[in-house]
Formats: sequence, structure tokens, C-alpha cells
Amino acid sequence: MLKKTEEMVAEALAAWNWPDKVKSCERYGEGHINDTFCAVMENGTRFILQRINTNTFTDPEGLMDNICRVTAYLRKQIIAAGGNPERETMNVVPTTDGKSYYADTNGGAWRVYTFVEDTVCLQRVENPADFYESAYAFGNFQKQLADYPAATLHEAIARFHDTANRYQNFEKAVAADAAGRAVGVTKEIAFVRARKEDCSRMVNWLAEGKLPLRVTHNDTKLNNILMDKTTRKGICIIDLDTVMPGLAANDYGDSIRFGANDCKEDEKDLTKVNFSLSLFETYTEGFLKAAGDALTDFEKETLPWGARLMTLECGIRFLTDYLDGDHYFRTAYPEHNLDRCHTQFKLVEDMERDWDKMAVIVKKYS
Ligand code: ADP
Ligand code: GN1
Ligand code: MG
Repeated sequence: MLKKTEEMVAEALAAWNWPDKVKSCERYGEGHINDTFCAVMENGTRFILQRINTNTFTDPEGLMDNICRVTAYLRKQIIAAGGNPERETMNVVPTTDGKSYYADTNGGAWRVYTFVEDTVCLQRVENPADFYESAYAFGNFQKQLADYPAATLHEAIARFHDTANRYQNFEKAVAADAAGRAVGVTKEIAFVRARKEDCSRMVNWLAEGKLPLRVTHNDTKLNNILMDKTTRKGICIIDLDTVMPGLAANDYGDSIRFGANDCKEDEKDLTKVNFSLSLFETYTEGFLKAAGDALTDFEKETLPWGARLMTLECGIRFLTDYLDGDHYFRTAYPEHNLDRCHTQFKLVEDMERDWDKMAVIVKKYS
């Protein structure tokens, strides 16, 4: 029989040589995929302990290899720029055996990071200045990795932002109707089908050689960055599981999806879900200021598509998971994925309405 989470936490904790007695280890954060815990020592030092979701990330060895190599590379760049690598990038704490992760007796994989103290992790944009700083930090991350040899990284999740493939998986989920929910979401299904052609746009530009493959983060939500508590500068990009080859516009776009609005990702009241052109402009300015000269003209031109397609794709993924019976994203109630899908589709509609204005804004900062 599989052991309970508490037992697995205790087993995992025993794999590290802690600097002091572990006082507590409780669940932490609001991620949808991994299980995150905060381990607190008697002397107050904290660490992040995470169980990697091995249903999602089937090759934890390759994944941790990516993270160790990318953070080692970032560390050198941060030192060269006179920064503090203990705060400005993730630091993996090796197990007592010197490994980057611990494989437990249930088939789970655990890792430990040092805790970056005196930071805030925002679930929503609280003011435009924070959003600007997050844009600058994600743009800078893109730039820092511009010369990293992308082909040496493992593909943590195959075809992760291949929106055309996400569309195919959606159609398969509709056909299988595993949870018997398709009948209740005919409008949402029609919404996706009406945008089938859009799903191929970016992947076609990549295939045609018009867009370069870069090392990207691929999950650039606002809550995947730690901001300094005092200066409110974006200091450390976290959640590096999906760092792999990808498109710059998708990193930009996923941040817009999550942050250029005034609502929660699972807001039920759609009158509260509104795409903000003003926040869009704020992010665009910060991102291009930091990453601009590392991007080609065509990459910059396609940034609005990154925003629109990351939002559409995310909505499609939530809908697909709802149709499948909620196996991928962590949900708190049965309609959770559907609520998330609705916010994304509303934002897509808003972006379609504001499309010309988005292009003008991107041009202004290019
Ligand atoms: P998930 O993949 O589930 O989103 P994350 O790696 O983003 O998991 O971590 C979840 C949360 O834990 C983050 O949103 C952040 O609040 C916190 N966190 C993660 N790593 C650190 C760290 N090194 N220092 C401080 N807080 C962290
Ligand atoms: C997941 O793990 P987390 O919560 O940072 C997901 C992203 C989605 C996001 C939607 C590996 O991110 O792709 O955009 O939820 N991560 C993975 O909130 O699938
Ligand atoms: Mg996260």
C-alpha cells in the first residue's frame, strides 16, 4: 500500500543532512503541479522541500540535470555582474549521498532548495510597479540564457507549448469524454474549435525558421518569481522545471496571460475578468527593456501572439483536463478547471478586441 504524505515527508527529510534539528515541515505555496513544503530548523533557517510530480515530469533525473546546469550557468553570470547568487538564483541542496534529488520508496522524487528570505511571492498584480519589475526580471532571465546551448537541455515535457498539439489532445478528450462532461461544455468546445487555425500559428513560424528556438522558462507566472520585500525588485526566478528550448514570445505571453488583468485565475464572476491594456503596456516596456536587444524584429512583432496563444492554450489545457476528469492540475472542487478555463477564454476575447492596440504598444517599445 502507498504510504501517506506525512510518512513520505519524514522519509524524504531523512535523506538530507540538515544544519539543525528540523522543527516543522508544512505545505507551502500555491502551485498546481508539485507538492511544496517549507522545512523549518530549530534555529529558524528555512528550506523548500518539494516532491516533483512524476506523473507530469517523468524523467526527474533529466529534469534535475537541467536545473543544476542552468542554475550553475546563471550563478556565473550573476557573480560576473556583481550580484548575489544565493538570492538571485535557485540553489539546489544535495542529499547526504551527494545527489540532486532523493528517489523515495513510493517512486516519488524529492529535492531541496535553500529558502530565499525577505522576498514576496505575488499571486496577483498588486500594483503596476511590481508587474514592471517582474517583466524586467523575466526579460533579463531570457537575456542571461541567450547564449546557453539549448540543444544540451532535456525536454522536460515533450511539446509543452506546442499549441497545435494541445488542440489535438483537446479533440481526443472531447471524443473520449472520459468524465461524461462534454455535454455540459458545448459552448466552450465551440470556442476552441473556432480558433483551431490560431493554434498552429507560432509552431508554423518556428517550423518555417522564422522564429528561433531559445532557452525559455515556459511557466512565467507572477508567482514564479520572488520579489525583494524591501526594494520590490524581481530578484529570483523560481519553478525551473520547464526550463528548456522554447519561444521567447511564449515566456512573455504567459506572464501577460496571468498578470495583465485584475482577477484570480479561477475567478467565478466573469464581470471581474478583464484584460488590462495598461498592465499589458507596463509588462511590455519592462520585458523589452531587459530582453529587447536579444530578440529579433520578428520575435518582437509576434509578442502579441504569444500573449493570445498562451492564454488560449492554457484555457484549452484546463478544459481538456476537465473533460479528462481532472488528472493533471490540482483542483479544489469539481468545477475548478472549468472556472479556470472560463477566465482564460474571457481574456482571449478581450485580447481579440484589443488586438490592434496591442500591436501598437509592442511597436512603441521595440
Ligand atoms: P509549483 O511548480 O508547484 O508551482 P514552485 O516551485 O513554484 O512550485 O513553488 C511553490 C511556491 O513555493 C512558490 O510560489 C513560492 O512561494 C515558494 N518557493 C519556491 N521556491 C522557493 C525558494 N527557493 N525560496 C522561497 N520560496 C520558494
Ligand atoms: C502550472 O506549476 P505551476 O502552478 O507553476 C503549469 C503551467 C500552467 C499553470 C497555470 C508544468 O504551473 O503550465 O500555465 O499551472 N505547469 C505545468 O496556472 O504544467
Ligand atoms: Mg510555481
